[in-house]
Amino acid sequence: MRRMCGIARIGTKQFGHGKELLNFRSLNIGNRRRFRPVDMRKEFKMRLFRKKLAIRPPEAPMRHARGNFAPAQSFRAFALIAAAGAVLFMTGVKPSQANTSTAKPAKPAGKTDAGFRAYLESIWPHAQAAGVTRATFDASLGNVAFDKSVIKPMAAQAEFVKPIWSYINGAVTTQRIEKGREMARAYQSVLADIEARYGVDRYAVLAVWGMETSYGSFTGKNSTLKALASLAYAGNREEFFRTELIGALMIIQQGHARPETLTGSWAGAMGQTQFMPTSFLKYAVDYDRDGRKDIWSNIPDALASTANYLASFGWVRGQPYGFEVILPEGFDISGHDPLEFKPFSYWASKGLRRPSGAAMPGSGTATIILPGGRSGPAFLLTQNFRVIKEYNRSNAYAFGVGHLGERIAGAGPIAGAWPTSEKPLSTAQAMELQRNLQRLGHNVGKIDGKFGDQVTAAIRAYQKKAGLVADGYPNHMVLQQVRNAR
Ligand SMILES: [Ca+2]
Repeated sequence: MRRMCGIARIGTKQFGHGKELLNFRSLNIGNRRRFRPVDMRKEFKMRLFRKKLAIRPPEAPMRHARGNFAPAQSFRAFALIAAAGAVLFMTGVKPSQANTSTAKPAKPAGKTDAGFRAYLESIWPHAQAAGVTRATFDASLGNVAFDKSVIKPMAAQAEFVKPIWSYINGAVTTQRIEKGREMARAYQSVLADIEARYGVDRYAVLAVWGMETSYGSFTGKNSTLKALASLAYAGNREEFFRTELIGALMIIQQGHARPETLTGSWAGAMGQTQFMPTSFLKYAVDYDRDGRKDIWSNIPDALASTANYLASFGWVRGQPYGFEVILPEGFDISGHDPLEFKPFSYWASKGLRRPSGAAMPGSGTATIILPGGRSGPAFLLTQNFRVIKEYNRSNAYAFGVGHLGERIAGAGPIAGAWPTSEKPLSTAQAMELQRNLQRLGHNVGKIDGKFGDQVTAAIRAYQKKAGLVADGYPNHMVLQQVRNAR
């Protein structure tokens, strides 16, 4: 049940966006690829810096397929992960992760067009076993060319962990909030129906759509077949991409798309809300009942598919993802085990209140999380926060969706002040923190300078044992503390 939350910078591309020409950085977040705006000045400086040091960037790991974590599987596991979220909120270029990947650098040398054709033929038995006919197989892959560009040298990881507030500020922009409200009006009746049918908050569905493709603005124009076939052949996760490729063939076999209309990101995520083919096969919905599950150009189909996805992973009807809370003076976070979900009434009785003054929900449970440490804003998070993470395992992403959704619905910005003046840990410092925690007997997984759920839990355990505020937040203070700890 370990998950990877790899986010890798893969390069910089330019995409036309209306009249603007924006620079976007492609990222692997989860098993999908997405884009985020790039600060070109920083980018240029980084490139110069790397060139100067002649750094050969390591290939970043890609994430595992989702789906090994059924919602009913383990409440405990869910609680653990949610609690570990207490910090992890590191994101962006260097995400949280419990990454056990042993990604090796791709070796483009030796990968040839002839080898590609032979590889495709070699997967025919797998496709046939899945129910793909030879006719579909040939029509889909007969003319697919090997795209060598999928084997790009991966860029170096950023030197510093990007803090959660940077991610949220970048993801929940005024433009995205306003466009979300526009979409909420435009698809009001469809969203109301989907909400009633699947029990998933319409604003969460809209927010996923907004986060994934900016409401369909960036769905990706790559041929999914070409991308997946090339990655399966030449990438370092053959089985993963082969499975997705066969999923893509099944989608064509079932008549939902044609080879030429099966498009999406370079890594195979498709359509309005960026489903991977295997997710499509499990969760996509033909909302308008025209016989096709069309997540590419039929927005009601795409929105219903997203709601169905979230519902399938246990979305609790009527519950928010969570919300920000203001802690009472002297509130001792250490006294509250973040692994434990407690009723909202309990939190209210402890003096927690909402910045808006709104009452706590009458029912439901939540954990308390301090994603920026004790000095940052505090949140109560419900199971639905965990469900959003089934879309993308990054805590920051889940906060992005949750917060974007509530903003579309009319909530105000996050009231608490993030510790923005705090300098984030460098990779070397993050590794030092891990090594020290390990020395003290905590399980931190691989020493990789990445803050996964495990590291967060280890920091919390250390803090608790040392009688410190157990917020699990990996900053310079905690590094200093573990250095000196015996
Ligand atoms: Ca349809």
